[in-house]
Amino acid sequence: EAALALDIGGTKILAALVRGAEVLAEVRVPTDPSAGPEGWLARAEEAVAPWAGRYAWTGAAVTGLVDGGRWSALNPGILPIPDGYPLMERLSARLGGPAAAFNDAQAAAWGEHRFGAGQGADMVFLTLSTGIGGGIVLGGRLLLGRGSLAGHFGVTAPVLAEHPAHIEDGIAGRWIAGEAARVGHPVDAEGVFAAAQAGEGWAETIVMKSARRAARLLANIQLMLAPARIVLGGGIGLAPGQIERLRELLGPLPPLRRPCLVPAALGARAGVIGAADLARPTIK
Ligand code: BMX
Repeated sequence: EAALALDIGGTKILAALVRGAEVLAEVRVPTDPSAGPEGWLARAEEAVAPWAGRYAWTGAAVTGLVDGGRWSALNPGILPIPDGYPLMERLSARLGGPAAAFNDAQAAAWGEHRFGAGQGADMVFLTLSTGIGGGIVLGGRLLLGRGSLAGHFGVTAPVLAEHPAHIEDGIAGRWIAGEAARVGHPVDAEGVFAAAQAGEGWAETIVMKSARRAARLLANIQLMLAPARIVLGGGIGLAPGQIERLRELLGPLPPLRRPCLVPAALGARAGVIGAADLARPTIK
């Protein structure tokens, strides 16, 4: 029995037909931040039209806070979602059948715990993407917490700084592309990593700065939750060379405090696979 799964991120939407950990078909479309939720859902609906009749339920993994089926932005700079948008209801109305929705990183954490690099372990999933998302699985349970807020590491603030910026605004994909433009190389984050791999100094400077800050976040997460593993995902987390840079930066920490970093085994599909599985009980 297959599920339709959507992953709506700050940069792209991934739609997939999922059975267990298997992705039977998938399609990617860009997220137009100005289109709004009805626009994003319309784009997804159009992309999945050829799969009509092939799925029994829908699971969505989306950037932003999802609680009780309602969707809001914590950092509108990642995606400007209106407050309390009735996502679960709208998904079910547009796509037919039961639907459930979750935060993207919480869903990906669950996917990696069930089927990927976090099996049998207390784990944190950290996605370095357009922003930075997180999900926590302890004792085999996905921690949602009050208001489903648990794991929102990207919107934590640098505690000693006077300005209230979200830390993701100085680490993740949007920041990397912004820095590149600032130094005269208007390319996306992927382009910056490619340039760094090709040995271009300006690009290496940017990805190292991002890595140094991400390494501090990883070390802080280790102190707060002491997971057996931190599973790294997202386009930046899985970009060529980045996990190696992070491991090297974390190397000097004493073993007790050093995160055990592993790449997401499900790659960019962790969110759709997790969302499909999390949404499943709604049809029982
Ligand atoms: C932001 C926040 C999180 C999300 C994370 C990664 C919003 C809109 N999003 O911290 O909910 O998990 O970004 O999102 O407030 P992504 O789009 O980079 O995958």
